[in-house]
Amino acid sequence: MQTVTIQIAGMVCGGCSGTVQKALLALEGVGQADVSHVAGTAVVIFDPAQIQPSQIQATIEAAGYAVR
Ligand SMILES: [Cu+2]
Repeated sequence: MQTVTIQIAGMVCGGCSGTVQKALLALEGVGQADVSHVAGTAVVIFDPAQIQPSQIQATIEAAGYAVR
């Protein structure tokens, strides 16, 4: 498993971070996702054999937030 920290713009409350976290955890290959709207980050633990960081970023964007 690898860890990636992604900077996210546009999250303003716990609902936002919850939405992003739920979307990330639904991905095959994502083991853990700690999303903070205060820090504006998502720390994602993933299996590089199953998913790439670019797909994780695309999922965040599809949820309505911008990756910085
Ligand atoms: Cu919000």
